[in-house]
Amino acid sequence: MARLRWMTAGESHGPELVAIVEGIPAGMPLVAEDIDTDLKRRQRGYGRGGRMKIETDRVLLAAGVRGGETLGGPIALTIENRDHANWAGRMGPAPFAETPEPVTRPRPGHADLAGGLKYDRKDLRDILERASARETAARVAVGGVCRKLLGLLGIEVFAHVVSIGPVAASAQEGLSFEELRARVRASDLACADAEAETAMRAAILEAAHAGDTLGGVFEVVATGLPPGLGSHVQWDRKLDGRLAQALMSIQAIKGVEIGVGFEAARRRGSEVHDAIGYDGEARAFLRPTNRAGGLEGGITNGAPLICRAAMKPIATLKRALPSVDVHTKETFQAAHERSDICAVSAASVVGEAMVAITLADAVLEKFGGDSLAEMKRNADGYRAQMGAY
Ligand code: EPS
Repeated sequence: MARLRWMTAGESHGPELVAIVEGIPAGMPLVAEDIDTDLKRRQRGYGRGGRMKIETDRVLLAAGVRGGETLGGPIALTIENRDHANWAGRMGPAPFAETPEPVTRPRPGHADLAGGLKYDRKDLRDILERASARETAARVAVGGVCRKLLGLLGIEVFAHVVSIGPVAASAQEGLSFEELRARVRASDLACADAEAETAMRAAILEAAHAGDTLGGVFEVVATGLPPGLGSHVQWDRKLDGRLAQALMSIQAIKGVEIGVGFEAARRRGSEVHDAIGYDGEARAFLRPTNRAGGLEGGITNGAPLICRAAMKPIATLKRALPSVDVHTKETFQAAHERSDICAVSAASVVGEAMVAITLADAVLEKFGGDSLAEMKRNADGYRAQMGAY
């Protein structure tokens, strides 16, 4: 059913990350720079660890693009792991000359132990390398391709950080989307509230001094959406469910909300649902409020899409929690490798990508088309149908 198929491969310290995306129509302009700006934004953020000083993520369009335009076939994207050069003898596909020192102390909160048990690996590196959030660079590359397609239909996706640990931003309330986006682009933490950002930095620094980590919440907004993406007719076609799955699948995400989200459960119906009006001149339905976050019955209603995701604090702690060595079964402090203190602003860029991918799939499902011109024609026809409704 999905019109867009995609997959990633790659280990955190392996040679490279790879993604293949299929379903993008032929004739779409695409250059590496379209994707590199997003990759760069994902690497930013106060509280990132030493690894980001090593990597300068750039995409190679290895297949599916010719002369700056897509061909309609699978698009292959690769990103080099520059750090791989420092892992000679410990990572890579060739048999090792000497068995590398295994990771035997699982970190609570990571996939280490559950993955080790499941795949019967006693060197937990075999699990953590793929579970690592380094993989999200490949997702952002796929998201960049999808964002390009959405942009050609006037759909924009952006995210901003609304809280880090106990510090919540509030200055974003009531801002226009243009202003919000401009502030987020200028902020190192992807936060629109400068005062809150200062407090967030202080909280991250304090957590770092304590050998601890911090999570937070980001919000993803999509504007320019036509009504009618997704469907009410079957569980797996509901766009809210698809977005929730997409966001929840990001490493360390523990909760997803759409519109007023969990708050809706505390309010009365009259304070949750959005009244319907009609503008005769524009021949369009109006919604004075958008508590639904742009989705009703699993279908876009023409209002901006608004979803939020909650990220848990990074599980690699300097002041480690107790854990048990999988070889000796002795209690140890869990292994500490170099790590980030807080990566919520990076996760917000990944959230943008996952929402862009989900929306591109819904757009392709609605408008179809093997070429960009055919898809646009279908979208124009649908727009005309809306006007005549
Ligand atoms: C990560 C651990 C750190 C992060 C990494 C995610 O990497 P390393 O173990 O090499 O220090 O820097 O994130 C990235 C490499 C990235 O590109 O975001 C983990 O365990 O999830």
